[in-house]
Amino acid sequence: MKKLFMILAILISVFLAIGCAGNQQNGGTEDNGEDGAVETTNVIMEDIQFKPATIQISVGDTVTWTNEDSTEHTVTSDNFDSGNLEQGETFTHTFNEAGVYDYQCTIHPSMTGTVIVGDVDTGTGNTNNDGTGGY
Ligand SMILES: [Cu+2]
Repeated sequence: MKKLFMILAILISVFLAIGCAGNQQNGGTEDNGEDGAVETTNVIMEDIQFKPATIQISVGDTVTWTNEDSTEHTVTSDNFDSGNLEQGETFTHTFNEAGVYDYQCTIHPSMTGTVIVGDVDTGTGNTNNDGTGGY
């Protein structure tokens, strides 16, 4: 019986090792996505945060922000300003020039977001889609 337990223990160890390696690979892929921007044109305001905080869009795309908090927020940058948005209200802005647009809520200065428009080299590895032409 002891030998059987030993064999089981070894088998379990091997499976755990394989499982960990697999998780690390998957985690790495997901990390790359989290480090970069999320491809979407919809941002919500929730829990005093912009979600997702960093988005990637194409030139000419229109981004829609929706306030899902019970408190008022703004979407404010040098290029656009929503004014106060109450719960359920939305703000849209069309980005016709490539670039990186940082914005914030003037009511909550720690509430910040970024819109990356077009193929901009932000130095964070967002250009790793070379050759795919996915955009
Ligand atoms: Cu706010």
